[in-house]
Amino acid sequence: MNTFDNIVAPATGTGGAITILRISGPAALEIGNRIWSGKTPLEPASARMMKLGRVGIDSALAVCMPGPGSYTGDDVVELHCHGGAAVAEQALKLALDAGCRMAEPGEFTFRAFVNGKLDLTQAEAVADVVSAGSDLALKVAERQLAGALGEELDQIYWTINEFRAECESRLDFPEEELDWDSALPEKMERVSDALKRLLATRQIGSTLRDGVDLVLAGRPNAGKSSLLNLLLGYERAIVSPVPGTTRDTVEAETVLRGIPVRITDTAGLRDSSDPVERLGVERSRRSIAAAHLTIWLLDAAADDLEAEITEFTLHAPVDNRIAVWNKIDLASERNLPEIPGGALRISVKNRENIDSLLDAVAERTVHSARPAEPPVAVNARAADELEKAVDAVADAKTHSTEGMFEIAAARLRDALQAVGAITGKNVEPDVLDQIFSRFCIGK
Ligand SMILES: Nc1nc2c(ncn2[C@@H]2O[C@H](COP(=O)(O)OP(=O)(O)OP(=O)(O)O)[C@@H](O)[C@H]2O)c(=O)[nH]1
Ligand SMILES: [Mg+2]
Repeated sequence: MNTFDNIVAPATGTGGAITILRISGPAALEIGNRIWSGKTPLEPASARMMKLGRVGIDSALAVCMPGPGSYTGDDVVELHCHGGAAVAEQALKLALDAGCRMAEPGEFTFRAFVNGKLDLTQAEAVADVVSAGSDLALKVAERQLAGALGEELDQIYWTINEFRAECESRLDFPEEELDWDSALPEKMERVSDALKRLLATRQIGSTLRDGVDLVLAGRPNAGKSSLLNLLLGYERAIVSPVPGTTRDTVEAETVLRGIPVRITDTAGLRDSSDPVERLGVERSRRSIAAAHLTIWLLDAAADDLEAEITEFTLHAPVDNRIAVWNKIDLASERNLPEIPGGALRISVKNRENIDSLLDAVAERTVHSARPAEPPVAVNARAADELEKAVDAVADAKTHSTEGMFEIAAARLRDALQAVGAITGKNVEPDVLDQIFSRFCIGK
C-alpha cells in the first residue's frame, strides 16, 4: 500500500439497491470526471454536492470530497450507481481503465491513518464498528473511534516521555545539582496504575469484539432446544418429547445482556447403540470442549435423576459451566440432589428464572450481571503492548530509585515504544499490513 496511487473499490456489497464506488487519490477528481458525466463537472466548488449524471450506460449520482477534508485525506469521488453485479462491474472497469488500481482491504482507512486523519486506535475502531455484533459492542467501538482510547494513551505517552527526559538529564549532567523531581517514583506508579486499568479491559474488549461461544448440553430431553429457542426468540430447533430429537449441533447467533453470543444446541448425551446418534454425541462433546461457557441442563422431571447426575459428574466441564435444573414447574415438590458448585432452577416452559440464568451468563463472561458500557475496552494487540509498557515502567521505577538512570531511561524508551505502537506513533509496517488486511474491501 502507498499513498500516491489512485485507488478504487466498491464500498457496498453485491445484492443491494445501490452500488457505491469509491475513488481516492491525487487524480480522483480528474478520473471521476472521465468516467462520470453530468451537466457540470465535479469540481471543488461543488464539493459534497450530489450531482446526477451517467456512468457508462447507467445513470448515477456523483459527489466529490476534496482533500484534506475527506475521509482518506486525499481527493475522493464517490459514484452512486444502481445496484447489481453488472453495473458495479461496468463502473469498476471504467475506473480501472481511467487509471485507478483496485484498492486493497482497508486501504481507504490506511490512507486516513497515514494522512493523520485517524490514529491507529481509531482506524481499528472503524473495523470494530463494521463488525460490531451488539449495541454494547457498537457503543464501545464508536467511543474509540471518537478518540477516547487514543487520547488517554497520548496523555500517558507524553507523561512517560517527561520521565525519560528527567532520567536522561541525570545522565547528561551527573555532577550538577539538578532539581530532581522527588515525586517521580510516585508519578510513575500513577502512570503504571493507568496502564493497568486499561489492561484490565482486555477481557470485556475481546468478549465484545469476538463474542462468546455458549454451548447448551445435557441428557436427552432436558430442554436444551427449548432453551435455545427461548434465548433466540424464535423457533430455531425442533422440540419434541422424544428423547434424542436433536441429532446434530444447531448453531445460532444472538445478543444476551449486550454480549454477542454464538449458541450451539447439542445432541443429548447418553450411551446409544444408534450409530447416527453416537456421531451426534461425539459432536456434542467436541462443542463442549471448545466452548467458552456451557449451560448444562439437568431434567428435574426425569425418571432417573441418578443418570442426570452421573452424566453431569462425568462429562460437564469443570470450570466454565453453569449447572441448571430445568422443568422446575414439574418438580416443585421434588427433592433434587445437590450439585457441586450449586445449580440454578428454571422452567423454560414457564419462563421462570430465565433472568437469573442470563445474569449468570453475563457474570461468567464479563464479570457483571448487567454489563454497562465500559469507557474503553482494549483489543488483544493493545493489551500485549500495554503489558510491555507496565513491565517497562515498573523496571524504570526500580532503577531510578536505585540511581541507575541509564537503565531507567532505556526502559522508559521501551514503554514509549509500546504505547506508541498502540496509537501508531511508531509501528512496524508489517503490523500495519496485518491490521488493515482484516478490513473489508472498500473500507
Ligand atoms: N414441563 C416442562 N417441559 C419442558 C420444559 N422445557 C422443555 N420441556 C419439554 O421437554 C421436551 C424436550 O424438550 P427439548 O427442548 O426437545 O429437549 P432437548 O434437551 O433438546 O432434547 P434432545 O434434543 O432429545 O436432546 C419437550 O416436550 C419440551 O416441550 C420445561 O421447562 N417444563
Ligand atoms: Mg434438542
